[in-house]
Amino acid sequence: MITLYDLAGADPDLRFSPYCWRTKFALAHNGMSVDAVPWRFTDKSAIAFSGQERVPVIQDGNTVVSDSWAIAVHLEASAPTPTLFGGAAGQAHARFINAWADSVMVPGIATLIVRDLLDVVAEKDKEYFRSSREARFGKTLEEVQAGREQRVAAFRASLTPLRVALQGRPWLGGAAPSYADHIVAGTLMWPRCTSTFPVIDPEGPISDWFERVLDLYGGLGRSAKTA
Ligand SMILES: N[C@@H](CCC(=O)N[C@@H](CS)C(=O)NCC(=O)O)C(=O)O
Repeated sequence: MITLYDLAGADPDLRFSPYCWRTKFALAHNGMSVDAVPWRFTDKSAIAFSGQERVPVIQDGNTVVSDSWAIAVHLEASAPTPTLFGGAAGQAHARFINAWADSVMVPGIATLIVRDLLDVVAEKDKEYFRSSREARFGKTLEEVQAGREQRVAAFRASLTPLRVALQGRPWLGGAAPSYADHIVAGTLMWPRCTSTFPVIDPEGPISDWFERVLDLYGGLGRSAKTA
């Protein structure tokens, strides 16, 4: 049994971190049972044993791993079948997808939903969430999110590589889902769980693929609590 420290909202069942979702899909892919412990932004002391302040963190026996990419690499080494990456080249390509998701998808989605996030975070996290994010953006959460109806088209256009890659193909991993799928899908679970604002096109290759992902692993994504 692997223990996962998993970001939760005021509702302990609302689990919305894009990075924790990558890890949960990866663990489900390997059929691993997981104890997903709810964690809040200000619960820094609960994960102090990991030597850093962010989730996901896993405890796998005596091994502690933080950072979703490092966790995927750990899982691939400790439970190689079924493979998450499909070999060294697949791992290198997934590394690119990870960098793309972190540098294009996450910042793009943040500007569309960051004020909605404030409504779901735990009461004790609200002040920390607002002040840390406002310091990062240099403006209020309301100002960051303003105008999203007009800006969403540009975000959707930034997903063109994903749309083209999925055109006529079932998975980023090829014939079967791989960690590349988990990275992108985990990132999209974040707005799905926290906001009613539609960040992706309602139709087309990306939404068709995301619907397939939601059904994977016994409907893990589809059954997840939403705000
Ligand atoms: N590169 C890390 C990023 C992890 C991360 O930023 N996690 C967020 C939750 S989505 C966090 O723990 N933030 C703590 C904070 O903002 O204080 C990964 O891939 O796991």
